[in-house]
Amino acid sequence: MKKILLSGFEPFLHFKVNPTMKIVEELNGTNINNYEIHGVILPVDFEKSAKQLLEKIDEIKPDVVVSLGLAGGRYKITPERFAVNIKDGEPDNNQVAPKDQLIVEDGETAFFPTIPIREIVDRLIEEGLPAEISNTAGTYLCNNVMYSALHHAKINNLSYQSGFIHIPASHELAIQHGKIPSWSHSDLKRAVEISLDVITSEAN
Ligand code: PCA
Repeated sequence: MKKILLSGFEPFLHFKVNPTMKIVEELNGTNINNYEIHGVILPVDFEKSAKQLLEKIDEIKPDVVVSLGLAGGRYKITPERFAVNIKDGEPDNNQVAPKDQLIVEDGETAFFPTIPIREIVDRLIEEGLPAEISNTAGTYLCNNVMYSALHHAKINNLSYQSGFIHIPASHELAIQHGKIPSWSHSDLKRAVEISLDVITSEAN
């Protein structure tokens, strides 16, 4: 059976829950189109998160790597169009806040994802779920893991498809947070399942 490595993140900053965590935990061990889903929850930590994802990739040898992140404040499911070679931003969970640093010295400036982002957006909309391509994954941890997975594939000549999908807050998070738009957990999870269905059907 083929394998999908699906990553989510732990809570960070003022977001006391991370909806990606619950989705990954629930999908871990399930199958989709003959692909087995292997879930991993990454720390929000510039030192550790990409390292842990790459170690999992080397251990599991997946055919597809999809990373999920919370974009608190966004209204739609947003597959990312680029990952850029920059880390810069708010402090991570270890209070590290890099400024203007490269993720990989001498790495490519940017990578396009290798998952079919347009098809994912079209299918989500067809299924009644708001979605659009995002033109920036930011320069925080989400961009960091997206860049790292694409760079890892390139330099090691690995053929897995890889990309990043940002999701809005869950209702659970919005109740605690106060001022962000939110989706139900079941719709968020369905959007992720549909996205994985598109990726794995296209690959077959
Ligand atoms: N979202 C953050 C990091 C962890 C997460 O879920 C981001 O967009 O970079």
